[in-house]
Amino acid sequence: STVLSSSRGALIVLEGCDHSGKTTQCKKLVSALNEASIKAEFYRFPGKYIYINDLDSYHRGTRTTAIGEMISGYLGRQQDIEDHAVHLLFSANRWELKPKMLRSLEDGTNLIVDRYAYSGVAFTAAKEGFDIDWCKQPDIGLPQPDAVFYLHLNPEVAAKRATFGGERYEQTDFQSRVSKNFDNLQDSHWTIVDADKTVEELHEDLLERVKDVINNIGNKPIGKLWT
Ligand code: FDM
Ligand code: MG
Repeated sequence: STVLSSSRGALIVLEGCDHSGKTTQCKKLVSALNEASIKAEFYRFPGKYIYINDLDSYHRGTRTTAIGEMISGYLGRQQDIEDHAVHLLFSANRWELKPKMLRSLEDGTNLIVDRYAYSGVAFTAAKEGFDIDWCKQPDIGLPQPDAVFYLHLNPEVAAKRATFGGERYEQTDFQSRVSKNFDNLQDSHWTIVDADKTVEELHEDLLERVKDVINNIGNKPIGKLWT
């Protein structure tokens, strides 16, 4: 037959240490792609926040799923959840959004995702008594990102940007264990990007890389994470 299929969407993840600018950059990427008439949507894990008006207030926004709500209560310290159980909730939150993500990708929409299973593993494995292999298990088989851009900031620069709030995990010693875990999760899909530049410079850099991924995606099958 002579059916011409247009390319699927690309699954692009931004990871990185806190204050590296992931959320800002994800949103700028989606806007820039949409302005160039390239279909793109913003996702973030955990949940999908509703932004009230600006970046400063996003923590007060709600996450849109029941599981996202539970995680939100946990991060805001309104609720304690056992460490293994909350790890599984973060993972369940990705699985519950998987059908929607796949539909968008198959429909040609590119997804720009703020954190993914790598954050899931890096944060839980920074806790006492957890190892990386155990932490990876529940996320095995999720849609494989076509590219992961890891925004790198050296700890001194990150510390200068830091205005750690009261959310769980926002302590420097914990963050440094998280960043070591990220180092162990790097694979062939990762590109480390220097985040120590202005918002605009970093945006231009990322936009070029993201367009490159999108232009080369064709219809290659969507892989399964960690298989
Ligand atoms: N986090 C995020 C986890 O512990 N596990 C996960 O699977 C994910 C996706 O949640 F402290 C943590 C990481 C961070 C918090 O904060 C979410 P942001 O700054 O709103 O992304
Ligand atoms: Mg944060």
